[in-house]
Amino acid sequence: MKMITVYGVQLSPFVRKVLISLDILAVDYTLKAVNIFDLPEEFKRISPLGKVPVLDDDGFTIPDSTVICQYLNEKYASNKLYPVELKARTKVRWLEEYADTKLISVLGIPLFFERLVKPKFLKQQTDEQRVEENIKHYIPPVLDYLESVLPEAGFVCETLSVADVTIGSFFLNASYADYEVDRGRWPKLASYVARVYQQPVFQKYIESDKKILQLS
Ligand SMILES: N[C@@H](CCC(=O)N[C@@H](CS)C(=O)NCC(=O)O)C(=O)O
Repeated sequence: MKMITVYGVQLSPFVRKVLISLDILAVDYTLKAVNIFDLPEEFKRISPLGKVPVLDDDGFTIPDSTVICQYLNEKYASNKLYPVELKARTKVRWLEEYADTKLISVLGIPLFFERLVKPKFLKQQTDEQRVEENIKHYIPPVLDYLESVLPEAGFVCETLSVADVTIGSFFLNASYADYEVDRGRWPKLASYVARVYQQPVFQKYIESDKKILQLS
């Protein structure tokens, strides 16, 4: 039987973005763990940038979460991940790109990595001063932008798209690092993120993330 394999770790927001997208498309997959702190040489052959995720579709390997999601959307011809209408589709692509570039830069290394990965997986101390400075100076303008573009109700488009999956995935990781969107300052964003988490495709990973975090 032809099989989709995703290489990576579920706690990576880029990997989770792909896993949730596969679930939205109702496509079965196998997740193969990769140690991102010590990438095996053979993995670098299928991941020239040395990053996860990589998707293997019956021997055809694709790196990069965005390239993977576009491939899946086209392969399954569903337009569930990216809507058909040009402006809506472009908006989804832009917010996906904004999240992949900007949210990772403020919610990734200076928050999730510092507060969760360092103490839990690397047995290193968190640089809490770095985290606090990031929360004070670098996160707010990003949240201001999202507050200005995200909808009062529903999702970026009519149904859950890659934009929502990507944004939600980064905020989920931030929540694991004890950072929640301040509802008083960013009310639209806070309810949007909560709405995204309530989706069954997110609930599934929230539940299994919990188990991974308890065990580790
Ligand atoms: N643009 C890539 C970014 C992927 C990425 O940065 N993945 C991180 C894990 S969250 C990684 O593999 N880091 C390992 C490294 O940079 O050495 C994508 O969208 O897939």
